[in-house]
Amino acid sequence: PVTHYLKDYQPSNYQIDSIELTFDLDPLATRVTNVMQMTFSPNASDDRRLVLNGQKITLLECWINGNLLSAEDYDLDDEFLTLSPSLDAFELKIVTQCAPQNNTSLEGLYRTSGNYCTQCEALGFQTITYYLDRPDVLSFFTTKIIADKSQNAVLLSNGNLVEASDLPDGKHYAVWHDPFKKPCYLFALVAGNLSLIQDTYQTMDGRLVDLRIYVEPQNIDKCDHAMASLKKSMQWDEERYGLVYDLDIYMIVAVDDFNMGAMENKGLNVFNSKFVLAKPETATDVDYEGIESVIAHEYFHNWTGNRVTCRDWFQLTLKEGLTVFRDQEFTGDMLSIPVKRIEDVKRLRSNQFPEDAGPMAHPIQPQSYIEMNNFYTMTVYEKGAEVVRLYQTLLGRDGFRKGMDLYFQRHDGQAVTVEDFRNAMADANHVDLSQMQAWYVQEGTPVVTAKTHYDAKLQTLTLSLEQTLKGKVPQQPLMIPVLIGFMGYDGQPLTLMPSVQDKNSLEERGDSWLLKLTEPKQDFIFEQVATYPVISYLRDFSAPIILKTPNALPELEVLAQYDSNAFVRWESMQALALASMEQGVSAYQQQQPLTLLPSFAAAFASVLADSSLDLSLKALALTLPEMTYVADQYTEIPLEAIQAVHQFTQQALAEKFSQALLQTYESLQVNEPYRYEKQAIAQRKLKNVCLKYLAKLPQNLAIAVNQFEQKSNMTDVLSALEVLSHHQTADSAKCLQAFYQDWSKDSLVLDKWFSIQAAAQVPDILAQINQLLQHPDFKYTNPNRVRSVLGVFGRLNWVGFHQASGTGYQLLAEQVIKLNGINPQIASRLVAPLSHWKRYDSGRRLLMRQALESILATENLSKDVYEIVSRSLA
Ligand code: BAL
Ligand code: ZN
Repeated sequence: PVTHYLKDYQPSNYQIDSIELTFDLDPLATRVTNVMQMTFSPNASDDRRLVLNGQKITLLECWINGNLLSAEDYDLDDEFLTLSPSLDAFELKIVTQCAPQNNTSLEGLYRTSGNYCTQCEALGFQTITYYLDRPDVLSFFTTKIIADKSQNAVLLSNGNLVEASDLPDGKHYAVWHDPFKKPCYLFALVAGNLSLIQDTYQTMDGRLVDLRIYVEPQNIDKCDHAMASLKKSMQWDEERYGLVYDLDIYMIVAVDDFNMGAMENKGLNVFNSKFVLAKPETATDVDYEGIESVIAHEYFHNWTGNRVTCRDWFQLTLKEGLTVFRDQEFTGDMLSIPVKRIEDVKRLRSNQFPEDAGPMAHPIQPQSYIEMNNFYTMTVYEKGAEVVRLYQTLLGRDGFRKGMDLYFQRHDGQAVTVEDFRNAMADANHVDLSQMQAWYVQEGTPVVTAKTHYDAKLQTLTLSLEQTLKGKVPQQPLMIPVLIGFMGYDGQPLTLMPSVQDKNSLEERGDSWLLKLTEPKQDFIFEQVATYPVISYLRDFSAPIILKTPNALPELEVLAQYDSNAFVRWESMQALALASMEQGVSAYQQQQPLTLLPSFAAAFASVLADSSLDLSLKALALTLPEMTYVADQYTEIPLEAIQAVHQFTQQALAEKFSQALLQTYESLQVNEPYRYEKQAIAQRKLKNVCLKYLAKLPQNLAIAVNQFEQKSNMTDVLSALEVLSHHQTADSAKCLQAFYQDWSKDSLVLDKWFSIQAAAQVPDILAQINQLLQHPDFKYTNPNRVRSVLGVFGRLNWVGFHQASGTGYQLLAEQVIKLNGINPQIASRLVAPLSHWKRYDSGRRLLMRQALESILATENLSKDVYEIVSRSLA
């Protein structure tokens, strides 16, 4: 397979000024006529050859300026159509054929539930027609769709509808024109029998936008939350960034078969139905929040991605990191800023940190790829968002807004790079941000070590921060903002003054100081420090790093109870829990009895009793770090020990605090209709955290059964079913059966039924997974269903997947091989749990490696799977 490098970037030697597409839709023989107005625009190489991308399509005709070309006039292979035009400007007409019905990769034009839809990002457009499939070729698109009217009453594409009419033979057509130039990855087409809900939004400049959500008819009662989310997003982007929607119509289509979460096609977003459909009986709080944030994310792309797009795919984080940052800020504003921050950090640590420490580690601006689809990663998205957040942390919200304004002023309508974004931030604020470059090109999670020295005589406190730079290439020191605060051991805040107030090295931020670490090692000195203080480090998680602090148990206890910063309070509870579990792991390894660390138990008690604490924060503070996060603390993972200690810790807390947990649980039982609202969400969250502990004691399982049977809302039903699923009792089987009976016709809810069983901590999990795979409702062609079993098993059922026999590994390898032929993108995503084989004990290492090798030995391995597996084995 070919590797593509950023360093090889060259501008295109042709531009496509406009494109007129005509689709004559047919499941097995869709005819696509593509008429492009082309201009030669010499680049450095002065090459006149026109190399068009095209794959998996049949070329029927090719015309230049009305002259039909013959096979001698062009070169054609599996990937390219190469022409040698002699004119500087000409019309190129290409007619091709494809079979959407047979397209199971869900890339390009395909069928879902009998409807047609497209997914073009990153390089799917070239499976629809021959084209310069690269994001820096921007063109005006006009799309005519012709189809059978009874099967396809709705015909949609980007932009505005300009014409529609009936045709003979039961057909009809529609013509759409997009007045904004765009790269082809933003092209979309949808056709089928869909129902819609409609609303309007008045923009801040007074225009009325027609808002439409299209779904399959049976789902029409589940669109209201998505519509409300869209309107909130539109308003938020106006208020926060002055960004206004630009077309007269905004359409969202929900489809069941979709590789990603959603896609920001101009004016016509296509969504995985998981991120559109919700009603209280079918969707959990997590689903509701997911919908709100993904709707926002795709809407925000209209400016950060569509109006200003990427020059090449190595710049993906330019639009994704920035848009994730924007959706994070939006969700924080809608619900709770600290809760959102903590949840994002948890996500980053449990998904991105391992990626950055494993064989697939790459900078947020990858320097090469074999298959671009493999780089839609937690690193590009979530670490990318953290890097964008660094600008806001350094420049403040107003400074960040100035940078955004300049970015749009300079680059609207262009395809640009991460340097352009950084330059806009720097120039708008008259600062030098060139050191930020290193965050884009260096991989790995930076480790910063903090040390303190207190001089009682001089009353000075010296805080030394040192960044460790490890990597394949020589590393440059990063610009790392570390937000800190001080307090006494009594929990009272302390105001300490630095010896030098130099804006380049530190800045006051409310009750905190922002230290700017720019050197490999730097000292920050505070004066007139009467007694040694407790230091609150990395408030708000001000940089995506691993910070090693000298804080020991007494400091962590103070911080967990008193810090003004919600993130650090939560972090300190996590650190105490981790300390408790780490001493448990040592005890387990020495065959000593397991105990709870008293300071952790005390902190747990105090959080549980704290009536002033926000309920969501309380729920987060009472939740143990995941086993995989504990595992990340070890060079070689002591899996059995971690499992035993995690289990013990939950059980011991449940026993020790059973009264208080039960009281809290009962106090949160409210008999009100479901509302997606901050306080109600927090109540359910805390209640279900309590339930999880309570259910560790067999006498409390009846509480879960009762909660399940109440059927108040899906959040409570699913939480109850989840705790029951770990117990192979008659009650548990009965509830699972009842859930299936209730929801077997609702594919999104049925996914939950599959997921819960795939994640269950039960002894015969392999048999259970095999049963799920053979279930009549399991479909290899539906990505959500595949993820609900195989994705969940590999990622979330840590203990079940890593059975010492290696059967979990074998099963996953076999399934990856099977899916490789059906949907390579989905297959390649499933490999990740195997790729961390080097971290496990020698027995598992060997078995995981063998599983990877069995995949690599497969014939016709897709580029997608090949890249991940070969890098994992390297
Ligand atoms: N652009 C791919 C889907 C998303 O990130 O919005
Ligand atoms: Zn995105």
